[in-house]
Amino acid sequence: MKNLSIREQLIENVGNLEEKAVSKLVLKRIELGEDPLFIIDDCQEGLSLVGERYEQGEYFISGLIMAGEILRQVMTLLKPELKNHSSIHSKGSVLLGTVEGDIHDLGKSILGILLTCRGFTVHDLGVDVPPAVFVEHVEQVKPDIVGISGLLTVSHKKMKETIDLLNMKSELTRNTPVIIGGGQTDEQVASMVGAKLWCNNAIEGVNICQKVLS
Ligand code: B12
Repeated sequence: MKNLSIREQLIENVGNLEEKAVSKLVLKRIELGEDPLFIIDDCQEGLSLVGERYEQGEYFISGLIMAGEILRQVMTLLKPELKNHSSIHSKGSVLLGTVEGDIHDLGKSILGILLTCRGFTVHDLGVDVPPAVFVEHVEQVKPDIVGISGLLTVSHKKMKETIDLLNMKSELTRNTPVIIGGGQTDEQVASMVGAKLWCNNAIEGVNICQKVLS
């Protein structure tokens, strides 16, 4: 990896599942004073390589598990740095969860960390959350925004079920803004599931939440 920039090296090493090299590079970039949000973005790009290699049959499920562990370690290294970037103003509350049938939680957790750092109160319901549980918690917690995560194509159906139920249950659940996110999310998915707000990048997600409440 002689001629690659430090950024490209990080992306490549995440893609190659080189755990130790990834930690080393992340520490080096922290030392250089880089914005942790850029480091997260590059790791996300590296994970896309893992996803592609999995699709091509080069990696198996163990590769996906390893990728998840690598990102978890990166987040452990970055968490103190993210806290340094945090805001003390309370911005409102967000209820987060990954839909039923989907156990991908890394992206949602990153969003949760960034929202907390920007002064939001985050209620994280975890993964595999049925539509009725989202609804029940919206009624209990009365969040300003509901954030629904899902990375699998089959999760879109559950997103729609969740949003439909929120729209049906009560005035409170109907009027709470919903944002959806996750790697496969785009404009088309958002319109299909009935979400007015969507993104597939946590930084943008935080900006949207800030805009909704301002
Ligand atoms: C790691 C990983 C796993 C790990 C997850 C570990 C964990 N604790 O999360 C494990 C091993 C469990 C796993 C399992 C599976 N996985 Co997987 N996995 C991945 C991988 C490589 C990375 C996912 C990830 O963490 N990305 C990094 C994060 C940071 O990105 P992100 O989630 O998109 O989140 C960002 C944004 O989208 C946004 N965001 C996320 N959520 C939200 C929510 C809101 C409200 C907002 C505003 C923003 C937001 O913020 C984040 C930061 O910017 C992806 C490939 C990829 N490129 O995504 C495949 C991938 C998602 N997996 C896939 C598959 C097929 C599976 C399995 C079905 C494999 C199997 N045969 O068992 C199972 C499904 C298990 C289940 N029921 O959920 C496919 C999905 C294909 C599809 N179209 O449905 C992918 C795309 C791989 C591929 N290319 O084939 N996986």
